Formats: sequence, structure tokens, C-alpha cells
Amino acid sequence: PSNTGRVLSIQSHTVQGYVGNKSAVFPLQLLGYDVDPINSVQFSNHTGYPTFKGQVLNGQQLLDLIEGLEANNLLYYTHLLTGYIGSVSFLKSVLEVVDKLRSINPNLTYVCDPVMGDEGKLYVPEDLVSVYREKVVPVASMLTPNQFEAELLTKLRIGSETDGRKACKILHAAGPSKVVITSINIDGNLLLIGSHQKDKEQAPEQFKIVIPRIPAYFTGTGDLMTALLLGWSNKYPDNLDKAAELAVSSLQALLQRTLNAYTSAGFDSKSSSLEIRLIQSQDDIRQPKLTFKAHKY
Ligand code: ATP
Ligand code: PLP
Ligand code: PXL
Repeated sequence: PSNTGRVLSIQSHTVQGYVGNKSAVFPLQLLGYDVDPINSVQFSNHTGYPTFKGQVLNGQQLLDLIEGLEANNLLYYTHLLTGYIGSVSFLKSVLEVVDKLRSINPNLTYVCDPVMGDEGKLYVPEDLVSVYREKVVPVASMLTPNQFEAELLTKLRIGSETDGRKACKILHAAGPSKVVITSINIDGNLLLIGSHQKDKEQAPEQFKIVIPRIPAYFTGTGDLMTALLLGWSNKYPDNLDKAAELAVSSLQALLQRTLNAYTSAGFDSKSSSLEIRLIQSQDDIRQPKLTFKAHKY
């Protein structure tokens, strides 16, 4: 149990706006972590805009950076965090990075958001799915899929809470001791399901948090959610439910602030994806008011 750590975060960078590292690094720093970002892409803005420009890091370039760190004995990390990854070759290099980091710190926690798609649509190449399922899930310590991603990884259709809990068990059996399905769509509302397999011999401890859906689309919230779950679950290693309450409470306060900012500017918040008010929400990140409660099963 530790209040802090040193996180290697391999994610997207956007010049403008908050997705990937732009949405994960600042909150982790606010929670007291040293964060070393590797930018897997550098784009002008997120890809939901009409256009974007920029560069993509390839797998060899990632390994070059790791080699440079290693040559100076700078490769000791407590946590590895990964989010959106756009190609099989880059994902395979990330797997090499996991091995390398664990050879230096066998206790490394790998927090993986297996970003592949949402609402039945893939936004990565299809051949990434089996690499996540067969190679990445087995080495992850904590996994934060959404409903669609959990379905792809388990080949189970998730139509109910019970299915969500079953999917978590399948994922535990494949590797990660902590699984958070960040949102399941159940008649208009969102359901988060968390699951911690503390002991291989016993059933996992599971809980849910009900989240009313805000009628707007946000970008970067999944990346922020995973960063907050990393931050809080490291501070409360035996209370994933508490960590999730804190993460959800921070995130929902931020979403309300974001919505209010757009609404008061006279913007139609249903017409396009909203950029989150991350910096303005720093107090909600540092000291969340617990407004959401986890219910244990
Ligand atoms: P990823 O694709 O990164 O794995 P994801 O699809 O779960 O993750 P989001 O759908 O952005 O990512 O959700 C992340 C968190 O943000 C969820 O816990 C969800 O409750 C919250 N969230 C996102 N959009 C809304 C919304 N419109 N209303 C309420 N909460 C939301
Ligand atoms: N849309 C596209 C095109 C993406 O590439 C991504 C993520 O990588 C998303 C949406 C997901 O955003 P979020 O993390 O907010 O769910
Ligand atoms: O969170 C998602 C994400 C990550 N990286 C890039 C993105 C997006 C979402 O749009 O465009 C480059």
C-alpha cells in the first residue's frame, strides 16, 4: 500500500484538448504521482474533429526511448498505464515494455485500458482484438474496458448486470486481479461494475455504481477514468469499491462543470463532443466529495 508511485504513461498527446496523456497526466500529478509520459501520437486535436494533423510514434521509436531510459538506470516504475493504441506493431512493442519493466520491478502494476471501440463500433484495426485478448489481458494487473470492449475480450454478450459480473470473472481467470467495466448501458442509465479477485481460490468481491447518463457526449473521459482508478486504487489497494467511488465522484463533478460551461456559453451540448474542463476541476480531483456510492453484491 502506497500513497504515491512512479507511472510510465504511454498514450496520445493532442496539442489542443484533453484526451490520452493530456487527460491522464495532470490528474495523476495532482494525486501525488510522478508521471513520465510517452506520447504514442502527437496530433493537433482528437480525431473526432472534422480533421487532424500530426505524427504517429512507431514501435521501434517506443523501444528507443525505453533503451535510453534503461541505459541511464531510469527504468524503475511502479505503474505502467496504457490507453488507445492504433496498431498491432505498437501494441507488441508495449508488450516488450511490460516484460522489460517487470524485469526491473517484478511488482510493477500494469493498468490497461483496452481501447478498441464503443457502442458496437470498433475504432482500431480488427487484428488488435485478438492481441489484446491473448497477449495483453494475461499480463495486465488492472483492466478498464467499457461494455463493448469487455464483450470483445470475453466473447460474451453483456445484456445485464449478471452478464457484466460473469465477464469480470472470465477476465480474472485470464489475468488481471482488478477489473472495472466503466460503463454498461442498462435502460438509459450507466452502470459501472468493479471486481477484485483477491484470492484465486475464492469468488471475486464485486460491486456496482449507478451513474445517471448526462445527455451529452464527452471525449477523454475514459482516459481520465482509468487514470483516476489507477491513482485511487493504489492508495486503497484492498478497497476497489472506495477507489471507484472517488474516481466516479471526481469525474461526474467534472462532467457537470463541463456541461454548465458549454450551456452558459449558449452552446448546444448535444451537437458535438465536449472538451472536458480538466484544469478547472482540479479541486474535484484532489479532494472529491463522495457523491456516488458503490453497492456490493
Ligand atoms: P474506453 O473506451 O476508454 O475504455 P469508455 O468508453 O468507458 O472507456 P467513456 O464512455 O468515456 O469511456 O466513460 C468513462 C466514464 O465516464 C464512465 O464511467 C462514464 O460513467 C463516464 N461518462 C462518460 N460519458 C458520460 C455521460 N454522458 N454521462 C454520465 N457519465 C458519463
Ligand atoms: N473516438 C475515437 C475516434 C477514438 O479514437 C477514441 C479513443 O481512443 C474514442 C472515441 C474514445 O474516447 P473515450 O476515451 O472518451 O471513450
Ligand atoms: O480517448 C481517446 C483518444 C485517444 N487518442 C486520440 C483520440 C482519442 C479520442 O478521440 O483522438 C488520438
